[in-house]
Amino acid sequence: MKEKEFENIFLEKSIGEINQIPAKTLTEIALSGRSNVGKSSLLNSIISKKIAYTSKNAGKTILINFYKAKNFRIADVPGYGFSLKSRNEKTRFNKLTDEYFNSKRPDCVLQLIDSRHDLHDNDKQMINFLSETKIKFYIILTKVDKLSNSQYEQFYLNLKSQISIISQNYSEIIGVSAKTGLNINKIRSLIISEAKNSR
Ligand SMILES: Nc1nc2c(ncn2[C@@H]2O[C@H](COP(=O)(O)OP(=O)(O)OP(=O)(O)O)[C@@H](O)[C@H]2O)c(=O)[nH]1
Ligand SMILES: [Mg+2]
Repeated sequence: MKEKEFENIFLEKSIGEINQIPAKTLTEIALSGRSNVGKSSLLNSIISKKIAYTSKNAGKTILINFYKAKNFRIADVPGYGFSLKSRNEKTRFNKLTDEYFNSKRPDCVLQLIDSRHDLHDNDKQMINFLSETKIKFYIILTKVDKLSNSQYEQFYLNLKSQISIISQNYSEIIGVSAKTGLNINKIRSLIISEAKNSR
């Protein structure tokens, strides 16, 4: 029963400044990716509840939200590459995201890429960063339901070759859909096994 591990998860803390971060007492899995890529939607699918706020408008999550379960935490980190906020707001959350990843705190990162778009420069920078800092990471292709099987196959192969130029250090590439539930169980399993491995 994979769902059981996610049953009692709750929003423990939302932080706007890095010094408000909860003590690192558990394995931490971070959701990373551009604004609107589907981080909060993925989280809601994993825990089968609408706990994280999602939106059509990019830049919804401007705080780092920590969701706590018995054996792990999931950090929903503000999306990068968002430019609609006021200058100050933008500086603040980019700084927060930077500081969070620079602290090398997450044990594992789910790096989300929208399966309708090519890799952006900031995705490449992020993958490069994860690779260099040796943080364990998975590449998660989101919104797969929007593509036909052959479009997906083409996208997958193209992306794989683009990523291999930057890094060979990723664990796996997994296509998901928060809409149809594709591979959500697989993501649950990997979170549970990461929590076991790094304990
Ligand atoms: N069709 C489809 N739409 C999705 C999927 N996942 C997310 N979306 C849509 O994409 C939009 C953005 O999703 P969010 O989960 O809010 O994205 P986010 O990465 O948390 O965005 P920020 O908080 O702004 O960084 C919403 O309109 C979602 O309904 C999916 O698997 N399939
Ligand atoms: Mg979000």
